[in-house]
Amino acid sequence: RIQRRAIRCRHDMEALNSSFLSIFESLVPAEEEKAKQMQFLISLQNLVNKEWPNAKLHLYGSCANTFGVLKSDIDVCLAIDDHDLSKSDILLKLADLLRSGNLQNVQALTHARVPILKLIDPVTGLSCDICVNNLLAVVNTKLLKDYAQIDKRLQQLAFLVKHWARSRRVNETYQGTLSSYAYVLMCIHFLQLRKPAILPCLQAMDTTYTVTIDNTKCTYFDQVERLRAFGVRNKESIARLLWAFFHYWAYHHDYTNDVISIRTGSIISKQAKDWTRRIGNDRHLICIEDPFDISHDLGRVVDKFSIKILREEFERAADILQYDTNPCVTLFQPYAA
Ligand code: 3AT
Ligand code: MG
Repeated sequence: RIQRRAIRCRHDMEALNSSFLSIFESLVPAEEEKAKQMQFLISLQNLVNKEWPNAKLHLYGSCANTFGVLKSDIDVCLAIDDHDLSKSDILLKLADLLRSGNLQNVQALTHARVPILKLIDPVTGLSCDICVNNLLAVVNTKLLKDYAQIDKRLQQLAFLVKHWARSRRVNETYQGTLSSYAYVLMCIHFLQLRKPAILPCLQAMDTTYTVTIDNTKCTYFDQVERLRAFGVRNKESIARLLWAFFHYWAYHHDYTNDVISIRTGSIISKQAKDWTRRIGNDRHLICIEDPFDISHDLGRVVDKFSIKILREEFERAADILQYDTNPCVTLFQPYAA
């Protein structure tokens, strides 16, 4: 067997680090894109209030959690108190309303697991999904955003991981791979477990924020401006962290027994959660606990085929970061079937 190049030297790592940071910078959306999203939200809000004066629209997902890379979709939640109509009926009524407001390509997917309305923002050309009363997603958006304020390496790592996942086509839940939300939780967990830790566990600290949604009490410490110095004792660079992230998922994670949990800031056991066997379509082959809806495994979409693909991609990424001569290019090479 050909002798492989040894682990990168320090000089090599530094050069690599600045290349990864440039890639990160190139993925950050411009301020104008943000402004256009807000404008779009206001015009939607005006249309909605014609029919429902008390309804509110919330941005959630990557355009509100600071993990939005260039050209992310816009996720909107309609918060509405209408007990006479089902979610599907509300969406159908909303679709009519938006069409009459001259928005095109409005499509109601009322039979999806989470019913949504799909449309295209005529100004940015970005696609937009609207759901009804999915307030847990609004709260987990705030949690992610709060974590991002603590140490900038979270946003950098998550952007690079999301970019990798898109390029390698392992960011497609309908194909059995993971959502962007799941990847961000994996990054947060990973940074909570570095030694010294780069992120704290906000849900294990004193409560400064409480909200109850559908009987789920969500509490955590949200005064994150007081935690800006939390990670400073850890000097790891983004190249080093990216390498360690993929190494963890390629070679160290115990897929048989472990659940990653940002709620506890630790690994917990599948046994304790009763996630040891397949129940219906939930196979629990890679386990990522939702921070608030703790019976929800974000890995449940993964099946016996896609787990193999995922693990091979983690190994590919780890090996590229360790041995490849041009990892900044090779890592993100588009997957070709
Ligand atoms: P993209 O930039 O759009 O890829 P995103 O963070 O917007 O990343 P999604 O569009 O997949 O991610 O999801 C939008 C938000 O919906 C993110 C999170 O607040 C919520 N969400 C997504 N999947 C789940 C889930 N399985 N359980 C709970 N909340 C979820
Ligand atoms: Mg999104």
